[in-house]
Amino acid sequence: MHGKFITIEGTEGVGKTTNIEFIQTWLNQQKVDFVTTREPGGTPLAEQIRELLLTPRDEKVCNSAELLLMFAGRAQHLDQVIVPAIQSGRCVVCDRFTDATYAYQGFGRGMDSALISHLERLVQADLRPDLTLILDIPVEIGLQRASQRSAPDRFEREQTEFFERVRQGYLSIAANEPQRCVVIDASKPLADVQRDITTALESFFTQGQG
Ligand code: Z5A
Repeated sequence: MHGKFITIEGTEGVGKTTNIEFIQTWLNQQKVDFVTTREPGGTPLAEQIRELLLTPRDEKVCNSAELLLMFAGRAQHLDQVIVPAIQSGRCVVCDRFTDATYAYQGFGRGMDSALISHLERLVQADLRPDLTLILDIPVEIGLQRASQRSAPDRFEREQTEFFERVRQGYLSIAANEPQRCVVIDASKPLADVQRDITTALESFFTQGQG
């Protein structure tokens, strides 16, 4: 029996890290066997690629190099972590996945979605998330929350307009795939956000049993 593949997405400072901890607690209470992981990253090699991608640098990183590095890390992550876990019946909870590529490299950077789709098929074949929680927040609130953390990485140095396009990208993905994607209003107080996440998880796991 294959395990479920759940991804958490959203723009800057939306609260993914905070809410993944909550999801872990919920899954433990339900006695679901799971692994949590993240992208870019998730294996030693993919974490090194993450460093390459996030480190601010003087050299301009061209869009194609950024896109290919995202998928290089993803290929390794799928091979070493995600696919083995799913095949052994474990649930995988992943902080970002390919929707982030459509949102950031596609909508944000303006790269052709057909090219992203081609790489998606090459690297993932038919594998897609079963459930994607998209935490949505007005960009300025997210940037304000994120600014209270460490020094900005290479993505966090982008302009507000970039994150506006990314946000619209996520909302467009959700509109096109309502069966898979649940949009959560993450501007609410944390307790309300986590109540909505619980509702989405309960619905997803109940359907899975039906
Ligand atoms: N990227 C890409 O371009 N293409 C791809 O294919 C992939 C990724 C996979 C790194 O991702 C970058 O990679 C990312 C996109 C790009 N760049 N950006 N931007 P990441 O996921 O590692 O980085 P991140 O977006 O900066 O996520 P984060 O550091 O994990 O932050 P977060 O999870 O969104 O937020 P948080 O740390 O949980 O919360 C932020 C603060 O808000 C914190 O103080 C919380 O206590 C607070 N918070 C959270 N929820 C609430 C509520 N409801 N009310 C009030 N305060 C709250």
